[in-house]
Amino acid sequence: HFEHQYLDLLRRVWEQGDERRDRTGVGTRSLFGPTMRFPLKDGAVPLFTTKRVAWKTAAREMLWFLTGDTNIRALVAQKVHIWTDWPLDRYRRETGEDVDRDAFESRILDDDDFAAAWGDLGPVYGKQWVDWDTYEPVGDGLFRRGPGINQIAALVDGLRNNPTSRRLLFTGWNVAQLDGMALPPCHMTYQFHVAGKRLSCMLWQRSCDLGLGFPFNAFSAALLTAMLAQQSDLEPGELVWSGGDAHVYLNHEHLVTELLRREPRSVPRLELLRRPPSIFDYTIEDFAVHDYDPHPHIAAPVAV
Ligand code: UFP
Repeated sequence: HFEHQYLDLLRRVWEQGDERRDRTGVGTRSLFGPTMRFPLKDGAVPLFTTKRVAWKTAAREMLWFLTGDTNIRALVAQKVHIWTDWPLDRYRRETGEDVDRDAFESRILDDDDFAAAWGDLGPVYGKQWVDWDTYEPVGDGLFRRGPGINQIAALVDGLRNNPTSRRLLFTGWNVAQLDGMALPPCHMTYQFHVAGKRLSCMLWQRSCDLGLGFPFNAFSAALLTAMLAQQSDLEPGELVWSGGDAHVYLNHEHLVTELLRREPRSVPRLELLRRPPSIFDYTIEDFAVHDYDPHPHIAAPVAV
């Protein structure tokens, strides 16, 4: 069962990881450079069963990335709260106002100016994926904005027209814009490989919160691979995941202990119910997951 790779890594990091203070102040145990491989044949999807994963939330986030949007407003409108903590933290720090999360989200939804001022995350994933900034010289050492680069559209074009290319990849790691991002990309680079009508994806994730982030990231990458395969008349092949700093937060001990007590259940299947005209036209109704019968959700705090 492929979920054991995840459980084994959790155990290894918890038992052998280097314990250190991290940026968030929470503290982690960390190992460097693990790899996991998840076959995606026949709709198999790394949607883990040892705790319920909110896959629709991950799917909504993926669709939001593909729109190029970087404001949390569209997510909050769909009751997706996974990005709220960063703008909320900034708001509290910069205004000194101790607003609670619900009130903050309500203002994001109700007040255009407030959403524009406080809801934007900077040039995070979506911006880099579909509208990477370019600059053109106009003489005298001056530059003007050029057209943005849509890495996803270019990737689909490559998958269709040049499937043996070794350049089928996109990245969110825009070095020049890291400072403006609420969080520099964690799942930063995706490379693709076509062999015998099968599309495989390798994700390089520089930093991975194994307790909370990874189950989301694995499902999202598999979903994106399925969408790209469909758009390129291919079948999903394999998801190869490579982590840089793979860590468990010290306040996730209960999560690790409980997950390792549980036995994985049968692998769920992902189905795309419709073939939209382009990679940018999927909606949440286009995704179905079958045979998902997970153990109950386990709550754990997110480190901001
Ligand atoms: N993190 C993930 N996956 C994500 C995401 C964040 O695991 O998709 F957006 C975690 C990794 C790390 C923290 O614990 O968020 C980012 O912190 P840093 O930038 O210091 O690596």
